[in-house]
Formats: sequence, C-alpha cells, structure tokens
Amino acid sequence: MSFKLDKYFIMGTNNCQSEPLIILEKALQAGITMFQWREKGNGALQGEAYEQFALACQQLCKHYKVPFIVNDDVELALKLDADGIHVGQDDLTIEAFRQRAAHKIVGVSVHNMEELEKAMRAGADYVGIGPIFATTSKEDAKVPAGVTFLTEAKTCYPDFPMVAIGGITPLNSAFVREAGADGVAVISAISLSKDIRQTVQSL
Ligand code: 3NM
Repeated sequence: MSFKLDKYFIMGTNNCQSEPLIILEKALQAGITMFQWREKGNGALQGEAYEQFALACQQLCKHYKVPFIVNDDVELALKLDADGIHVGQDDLTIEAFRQRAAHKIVGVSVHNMEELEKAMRAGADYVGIGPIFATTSKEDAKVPAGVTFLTEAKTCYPDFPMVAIGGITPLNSAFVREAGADGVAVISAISLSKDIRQTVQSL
C-alpha cells in the first residue's frame, strides 16, 4: 500500500481529554495523511473494548482513505487486516511479520545508525526518528536528540522515508522538515489541540 508520512497522527484513549473518535475524525477531515493506533500505558482499554476501539478507528480511517497502522500489536493488526504495523526495537522482528503480511506497511522506531540500517535491511518501509524534542506522551521516551541524528540519517539515505517524532508542534515543525524529515508524527499537538483543523494545517 502506498503511504505519505507528511502528517502522521498517533493516538490512544489516554492521549485525549475529550471523545477520541471525534478527535480522530476532525484530524482526518483536516488532512492527516496517516494514523497510528497506539492504545497503551496508564488506563489503556483492555479486552473487547480495546478491539472495538481499534475497529472504530480503522473504519474512520477507511472512510477518509488514510492508512490505519497498529502500534506493536501484531496479532490485532493481522486480525483486523490493518494497513500496517509500527514496531519498536523490542517488538517482534520485521522479517517474522513480513512472512505473515507481505504487503503491509512496516514502520520501525530507530535511534541511531545501526538501528536504522538494521531496519532497512530487514525491509522496513519507513522509520520513525525521535524523540526530537521533549515529550510527555511516552513514559519511557529517550533523551531528546534534536535533529542531529535525523540530519545524519537523511544525508546517508536521502530516499528512505523518515518521520520525525517527539514534542513536535506547529511552532517547530518547519525546523524538523528543514532537517529532511518526510513527515512529522505527533500525538499531543493534535489530540490536545483546541483547533484541530488549524493545527493540522500548520504542521
Ligand atoms: N515515540 P508527542 S516519542 C510515541 O521517540 C512516541 O520514538 C517516540 O508524542 C520516540 O507528539 C513519542 O505528544 C511520543 O510528543 C510523541
């Protein structure tokens, strides 16, 4: 499936202070190009509610023709026939996922050249590079790295799709794009925005 990293929204229920499905629909209407369902951490839904919420998000994404990517949960991604999966360094290997879902989008979080090259060799479709700035949306986030690694990565592999993540807002997104990012991935900038249309436009 083709995809555009440009404006990549990531969300779970605990990232929202109002109805998550309304936030997602507003973001889709405003023009996000990709969505990652990331239901984890404190107070995350469980069991049937967890799956139902994923399905509801997927249906919205389908309606707006935006790829629906599942964070980490490979079994759920396969069960729902999601458009893709995003995994971290600790999650199932990309090769093993590929064997079960050859044509799906695979994204991997990377933090250094070794991880980037490993992900590329394994057949990742894109990588996420972060945290660029400080973030409060991920409990175990690493120390903010600025754009140093992003710049280095893009210099070495200009054509490989890379999305920047961590503390990105409309106020700093231009800086990140100038460093070469193919897109910006955000949670709180959109999930907590008072004016989602305006936020998405100015990312
Ligand atoms: N991954 P916000 S930072 C989900 O560094 C996630 O890999 C990160 O949230 C990484 O846009 C992060 O609210 C949280 O800062 C991004």
